[in-house]
Amino acid sequence: MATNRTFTMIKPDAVADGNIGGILKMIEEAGFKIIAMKYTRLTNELAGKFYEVHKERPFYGELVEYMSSGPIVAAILEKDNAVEDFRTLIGATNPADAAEGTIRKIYAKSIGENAVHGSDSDENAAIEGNFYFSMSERF
Ligand code: DAT
Ligand code: MG
Repeated sequence: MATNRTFTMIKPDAVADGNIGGILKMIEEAGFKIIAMKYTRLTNELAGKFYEVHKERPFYGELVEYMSSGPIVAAILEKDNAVEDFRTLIGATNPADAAEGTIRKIYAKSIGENAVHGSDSDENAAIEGNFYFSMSERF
């Protein structure tokens, strides 16, 4: 399994607020190469499946509702140490705890509407990339 790739989504709040360009600029300037990218919208069912690992958590319903509320941008990114470096670039889940200069510090509204997703392991990066992209959609 490739250890130099991660998966991201620009979430509905950030898309609605016109922050796709700003966020992609931060991602590219941090040295990530875009391997695959898609502007799409999750159905409630697909959002539920994507976040299935969280289904016992109290915020699951709210999360699924939110993630299917509008279009998103999904992408596979490549860089040495991609998963860890991307988590550093996006910052803490709650923007109130996110470090200065991180994507969530700059763009997230709240712990729920937090602008971007970033995979938390190489294994999940592969699973999440496969959720959205076929082999012919990766470059
Ligand atoms: P992360 O996205 O930083 O990996 P996570 O995997 O723990 O965070 O949770 C997935 C998403 O669920 C997160 O990006 C936003 C939402 N979420 C997490 N904790 C929450 C909470 N306490 N209240 C509302 N939404 C929450
Ligand atoms: Mg997570």
